[in-house]
Amino acid sequence: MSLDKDRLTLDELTITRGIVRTFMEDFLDSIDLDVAVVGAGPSGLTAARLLADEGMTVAVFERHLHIGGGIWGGGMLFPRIVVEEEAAALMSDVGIRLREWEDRTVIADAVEAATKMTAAAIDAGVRIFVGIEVEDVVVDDDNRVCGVVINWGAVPAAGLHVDPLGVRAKAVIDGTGHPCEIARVVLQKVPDASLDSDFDYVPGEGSMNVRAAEALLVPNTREVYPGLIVTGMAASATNKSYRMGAIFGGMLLSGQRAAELVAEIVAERG
Ligand code: 48H
Repeated sequence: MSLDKDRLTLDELTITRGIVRTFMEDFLDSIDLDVAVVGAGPSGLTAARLLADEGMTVAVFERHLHIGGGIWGGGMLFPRIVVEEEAAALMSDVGIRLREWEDRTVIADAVEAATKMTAAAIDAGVRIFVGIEVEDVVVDDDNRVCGVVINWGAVPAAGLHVDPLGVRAKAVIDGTGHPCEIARVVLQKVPDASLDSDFDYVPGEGSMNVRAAEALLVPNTREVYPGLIVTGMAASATNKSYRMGAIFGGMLLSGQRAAELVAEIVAERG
């Protein structure tokens, strides 16, 4: 079927109004949140989905136009990810097909994992904003984190000086992966801030030790500063824990742990 020019009633303004108005409605619905998740990697997407399942208002802010963080590249661009069987349900629950593998692991296709994790988060009610970077946090009078400061990801890429906007949230999840950007910004900018970790700075993760890295991910998933929870590689990076390569069970379980911690924080502090 082809579109008949004489029957088409749309004009350019229909498109412009539709895009701007619906985006603004969704954006304005997302400026006073229960939870702001920074980064749409596997840990952030898992945490966001589980929190939305609990009925919380959750938005994910992702700097890039694509979601999924490091999932797509699998291991060394081979698009497969390995997951321990303890975390397999966090994938099969969202319809990702798994192949049995050795040593009590399963294997998923990276494209299927990234897309189905994202789709499930959206279906649970998570708003995902792509092309938006978190450049700072909002703090209250006690210097507790109570929101994020956002700008278009294109702004720093173009070297423009554009002032950002603020979004309120009862809790913020740092799911920014290896750079652990939000915990870093808190340490740099919030007066007298220190992290609840073994370090008073963000050391980054250490060298590869798969079993130790995976085992430490859930214990390292913590509220490192009032209102700020680290998950995924950001949890490893705050503790100079190990790296693990293309095994993702720890990322998913860390996202699940972050969701549990946030649920406790929101219930306790309102
Ligand atoms: C908005 C931001 C900002 C910002 C970053 O790296 P990710 O996939 O994160 P995790 O921790 O969920 O998963 C880590 C995993 O992918 C990985 O790298 C592993 C397992 N490595 C092991 C190893 O040995 O190397 O995703 C983080 C996301 C990305 O999409 C970034 O673009 C985004 O966060 N992001 N978004 N504002 N300031 N900083």
